[in-house]
Amino acid sequence: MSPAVRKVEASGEGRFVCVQWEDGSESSYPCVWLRDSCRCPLCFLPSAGARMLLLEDLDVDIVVKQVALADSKKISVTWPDDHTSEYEAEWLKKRCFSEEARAVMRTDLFLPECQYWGSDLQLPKIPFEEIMCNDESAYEWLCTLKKVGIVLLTGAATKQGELIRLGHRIGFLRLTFYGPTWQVQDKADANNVAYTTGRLCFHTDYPVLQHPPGVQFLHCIKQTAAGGESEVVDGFNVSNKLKKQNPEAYQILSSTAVDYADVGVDYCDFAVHCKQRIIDMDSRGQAVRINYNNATRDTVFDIPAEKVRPFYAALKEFNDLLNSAEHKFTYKLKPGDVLTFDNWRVLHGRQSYPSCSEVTRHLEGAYADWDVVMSRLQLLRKRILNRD
Ligand code: OGA
Ligand code: NM2
Ligand code: ZN
Ligand code: ZN
Repeated sequence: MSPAVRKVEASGEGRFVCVQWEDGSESSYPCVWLRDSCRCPLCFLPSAGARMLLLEDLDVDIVVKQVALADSKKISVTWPDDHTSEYEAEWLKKRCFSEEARAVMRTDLFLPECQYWGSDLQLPKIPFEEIMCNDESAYEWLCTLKKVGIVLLTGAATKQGELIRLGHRIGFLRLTFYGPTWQVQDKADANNVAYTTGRLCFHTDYPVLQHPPGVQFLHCIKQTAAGGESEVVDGFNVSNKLKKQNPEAYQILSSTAVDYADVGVDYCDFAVHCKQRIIDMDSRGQAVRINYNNATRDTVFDIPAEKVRPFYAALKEFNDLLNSAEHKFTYKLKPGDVLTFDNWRVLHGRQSYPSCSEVTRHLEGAYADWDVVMSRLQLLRKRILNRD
């Protein structure tokens, strides 16, 4: 049921419009925001869903001249220059400025729910073709990817090109210097440690980019008989543990700018340099992105000499926590598996495997940006819940 308005009046010397709802609750809207949000054809371009009103033409001290109830589902406001704006009850209700209403909106838009895990991870699994052709399954996939940080898609064809299809399903993939998709296999003169048979310790991919890829896909096409197991760990969970166990180490890793470098040739030639904190945190001190790849961490280290040893000690403590049996989860990918995970949160690694003149192990990999994934998630949600 859409909300109905019982009464509307100006308050605070005309600087607010106060709406009384049929259920007895009240919402108060600042006039400057109401004027800024006018949906009339002069102020708003419906085909773009975008504001045309310029900030130059907005008076931050604007007051209402008159406010009226058009009907129980709509209010109308007349401004001092006689411009008139109309607002739908449902539209207003959703944008109520109360703490509770804003919390609901925040959750709807950003889905902040986060389930931490350790070695007890129940790896979520969904058949690949289901998410490709069924919107409910695709929605479940992306919601779980956001909440848990990892989902295994099963039963994909064991040939290259499936990640291109997956990219089309969400929108598009993220192109990097390693190409639109990339082949993880043992290569002569490997331009990346991933393209050897060696062990990869826990890392996030591509911290050498300013905006590291948010989501990673690894499609197993061929798997070696011995070795090559995948390991994953919840970086946000481990960061919280580190913060409790050694606040100083956490402080060092979340404040020190670490140099990364990657120089070579692949999709084209490249010489990329970047500074990243190993643990990026928000204003509340919560980890929001891990930027850690020991292979591409530069030998250039732009910090004072006396801070170097404490940094390594902190990194070692984080690395030890990542590797503790309590935190890490091991899984050997089978041909047809597509591991999808949050590359800002989940660190991944691989056990070594025997080198051989033939290719015994082959994964195709690709990246997507969280912007693209979240956009698809919101569209699927609207379609499934039949909302706009
Ligand atoms: C990578 C990587 C994992 C694997 O290519 O960055 O982590 O199992 N590969 O080979
Ligand atoms: N590959 C797998 O940070 C990195 O170098 C991650 C990227 C080569 C595309 C590896
Ligand atoms: Zn207008
Ligand atoms: Zn990797």
